[in-house]
Amino acid sequence: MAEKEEYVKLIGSWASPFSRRVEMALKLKGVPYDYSDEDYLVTKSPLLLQLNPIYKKVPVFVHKGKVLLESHLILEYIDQTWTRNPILPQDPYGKAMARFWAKFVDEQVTLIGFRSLVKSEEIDVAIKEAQELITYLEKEITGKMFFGGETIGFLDIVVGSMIPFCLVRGWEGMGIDMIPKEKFPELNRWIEKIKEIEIVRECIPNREKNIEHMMKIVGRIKAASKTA
Ligand SMILES: N[C@@H](CCC(=O)N[C@@H](CS)C(=O)NCC(=O)O)C(=O)O
Repeated sequence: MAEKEEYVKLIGSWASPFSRRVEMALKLKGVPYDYSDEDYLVTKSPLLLQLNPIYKKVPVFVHKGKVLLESHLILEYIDQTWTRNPILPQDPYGKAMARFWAKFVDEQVTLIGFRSLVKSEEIDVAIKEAQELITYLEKEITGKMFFGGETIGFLDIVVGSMIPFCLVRGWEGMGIDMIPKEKFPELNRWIEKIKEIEIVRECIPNREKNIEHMMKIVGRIKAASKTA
């Protein structure tokens, strides 16, 4: 019975940075979970639509029959429910700043990053805009092993799932070297460091498949902007 009560289910998608980050946290905490994958570019399962009728997006997280949406909230819930290997800083300021940078990455860097992927004109301006934002992350990681300090934490999981294992794949597909080593040495060092971590490696989408997926998304955004 206890086992059933602890039942954790994740509805995700192999290429979604939002669901891969939830998997990273579950693996880091050693929480067993049931996983079902959505190919949301093709169709959405009745279960996804039933559990997330508002946004109709992955990830959907279920624990003890309770449904939770939005990856940042899911990560915080996981951290507070399974307290081993904490991912959020314990002090209020550190916690608030981790949330601040996570929001910055998911809102600003992702928006401008996608803009640089779909822009056919003034691509140099779009790259410059994205690099200006990435410079803030370069400063933030300088002098630290991980964004979270000595060990991988909430912000590493958010930035890692979104930048090197999602946006970079799109930039690679477009032939853009957005994070060159000479310009962003610290961020590149950090990327190599997180790639060494087993639970991260287990969640990194296959590079070729991921580039193909990102190109499909770019194609969709371009097509939608033409019909708008
Ligand atoms: N703010 C959400 C974003 C979730 C999200 O955008 N998920 C995408 C996959 S990467 C999705 O399900 N998209 C389906 C759609 O847009 O129809 C979170 O942090 O969980």
